[in-house]
Parts: sequence; structure tokens; C-alpha cells
Amino acid sequence: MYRVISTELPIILRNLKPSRAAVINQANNYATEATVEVKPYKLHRLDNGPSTTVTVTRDQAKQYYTQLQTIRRIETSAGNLYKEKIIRGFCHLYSGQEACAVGMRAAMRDVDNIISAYRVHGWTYLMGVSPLGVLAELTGNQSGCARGKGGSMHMYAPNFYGGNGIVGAQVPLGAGVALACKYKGNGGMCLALYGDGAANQGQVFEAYNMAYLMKLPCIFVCENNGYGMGTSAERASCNTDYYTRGDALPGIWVDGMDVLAVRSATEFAIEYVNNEGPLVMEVCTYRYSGHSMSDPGTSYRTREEIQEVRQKRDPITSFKDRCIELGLMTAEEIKEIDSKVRKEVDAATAAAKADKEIPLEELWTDVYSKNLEPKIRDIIGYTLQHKVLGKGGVNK
Ligand SMILES: Cc1ncc(C[n+]2csc(CCOP(=O)(O)OP(=O)(O)O)c2C)c(N)n1
Ligand SMILES: [Mg+2]
Repeated sequence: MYRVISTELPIILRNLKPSRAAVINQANNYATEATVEVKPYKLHRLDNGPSTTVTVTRDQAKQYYTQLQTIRRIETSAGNLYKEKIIRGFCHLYSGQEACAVGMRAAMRDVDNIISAYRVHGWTYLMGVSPLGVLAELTGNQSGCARGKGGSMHMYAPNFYGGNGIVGAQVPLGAGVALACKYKGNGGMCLALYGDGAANQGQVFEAYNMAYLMKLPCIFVCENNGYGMGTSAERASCNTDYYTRGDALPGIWVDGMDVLAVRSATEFAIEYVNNEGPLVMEVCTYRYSGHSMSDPGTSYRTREEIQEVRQKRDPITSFKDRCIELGLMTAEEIKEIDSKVRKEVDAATAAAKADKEIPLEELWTDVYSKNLEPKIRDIIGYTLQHKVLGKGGVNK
């Protein structure tokens, strides 16, 4: 039983599994768009949830695949640079979790915002910073998006409130960004991301409560990757159904390894928070690396567990296979994207290594995006004039 989802060139690909349909471009023999069924969502205090029938165009598929692959490459490169001691300090990798960010980003509109914890290299790239802007930030050099002054945990971009190292602290900040959207009446919302390890913090529940009472356009997103540092979710939490933890706030559980499911759930959530008030979304995912570079990640879980996720649930491989099966891209086209991404990230890596640090006097520039006072406040023993070098405080 195949369904045609558009009347344009309604030829259906053979060999597709039931409930998958594609519209074919006859001349070039590829699907211009396709429809798939995603894994059912779990719902809390909602009568209806996001659509499990998701349509993706060929252009979107190419874009998502490129983004997924670019994030993986950036993280692999960051891991290598760290091992070479070119990146120092903290470094938390996002490999395994790419579909969460790419899916949410695909649903976001220009007025929407995002704030997250410290695993943000991928988000920084998705919010408009080039791979060089991310990698040079990691090497502490001037082409970095914060001119090398922030490092792994402190990257920002327009509508992206970063990189926050205090576990859970970004959640009330995200509610504040949502309050700003409501106050300005611009129709925007904020995605406030936190991990399973942050989900039992008091401030998270305080933020839920205030957001509910004030009907704030905030999506509280729990990225459940199974572990908070070396502690499994089951050991840390009396209730691991994080989508139900908002009490009066409705919740959705979504397969965070499926970019299309995440996109569909986020589209639903955006509509919901703009009309009804806040909502909790749990994206179920997995992190391949240790918590940070100092954690090999194998003392509290088995290598077999990691291998099994890589083989059965990897967000990139599964999306690639689906795209080929649906005729959205050929294996050849996938290879071309892989090679283009590899070249771009390799070039960015070389440039990030060769790049220079900022001069000392630049350390006190761009402290405020708009400097309302000429001096930097509250510095004892120095008088420092504030200067803005970046565009509105942001260097890309
Ligand atoms: C308030 C606070 N407590 C403890 C820490 C130390 N710490 C850093 S990350 C982390 C675990 C967070 O796990 P999770 O929220 O699941 O995020 P993940 O690392 O899995 O992305 C802890 C306890 C911290 N940075 N801030
Ligand atoms: Mg976690």
C-alpha cells in the first residue's frame, strides 16, 4: 500500500516499504519529495500530537544530510585537535546527537531562539557560524566566533544564547528569552535545551512553573542521551520519562535519532507554545564520546552498547539509508556531499591551527553588544574603555 503525496509526476518508487511514498522526477529519475512514517510519539497531557506522517523534499534531504555530516566532521576534527593538545580546556562533543539539533533547526523560524548547555559546537554551526568560526574558537584563535575568547562552552550567534557551563542554569534564562519574545510581541519562541543530568534541578521546575503561569512561548527540550557525566539516567532519576516531568505542562517524547521526527515534533511544539503556552519535549538520543575529552566513556557503559547504537540507530547512517531507499539521493550524490564536507572541514581545521591569537588589548572588547556606558564596569584597579569590534558583538 503506497500513497502518492502529490499529483506532480505521480510515479511511485518500487521496492519501498509500506507507508513510504515518493514523487519521482521522470526526466532525472529521482524523487522530488517523499513521505515517511516516523516512530510514534509519546504524549503527556495532549489529546493530539505531532504528525507521524512526514514529507521531505529532495532539497531538504540534501540540506539535512550536509548539516548532519558537517557536525560529525567538526566534532571528529575537534576530538583530534584536542588529542594533539591544540585545543585545551573543556571540550564536549555532540557526535551521536546531531539529528536533535538539525531537526529542531529545520523547524525554527527567523524569530525563534535557542539556548543550550555546553555541547554546542553543532548548534553554533547551525545558527550561522562557519566550521572555521567554530574550530578557531576551539583553538583559541581570532577567526573564532568569539575571537577565541570563549572556547568550547561559550559560543554565540544571532538568536543563539550559547553555550552555558552551569548545569541547568540556561533553562530559566531560556524562559527569560521567551518572556522577551512575548514582551516584544514578535511571535518568536525559545528552545531551552538541557540534559537528562540537569532534569532534576530545582531551577528547571521553577522555570516550568513560571513559564506556565506566564504562558511563555518556551519549549523546554530535554536531550536525554542516557548519561549525565558517568551516571546513567536510571541511576540519577526517579522518573526517566522526562517528557512528563513538567507536571501541568504538556509533553512529547520523540525519537531524537530521527531528524524528520524531531523536525515534525518541533513544528508542532512551536505552534503549541505560541498559542497555548510552554511544553516539554524529550528527545531520546545517545552520545558516542565520553562526557568530555577527559572521559574515555567506557567505565560506566560497555563498548558493545556504543557499538550497537552506532550500528542500529546512528542518526546519519539511518537518514542516509532512508534517503537512498526513497530515491531522494543516490549513493553517488551522498559520496559527493561527504567529500565536499570533508574538504571544507579539513580546510577549516588547517586554518584554525594556523590562525593567530588576538592581541592582549582586545581581551576587553565586545564585552557588551551595545555599550551604553563608555567604561567597563566593576573592574578594580583599571579603567578600561569599552570597544565594540564585532558586528553587534558577534564575529562570524
Ligand atoms: C550546577 C552544576 N553542577 C555540576 C556540574 C558538573 N557537571 C558538568 S556536566 C554534568 C552532567 C550533565 O549531564 P546532562 O545534563 O545529562 O548533559 P550531557 O553532558 O549528557 O549533555 C555535571 C554534573 C556543573 N557544571 N554545574
Ligand atoms: Mg545526558
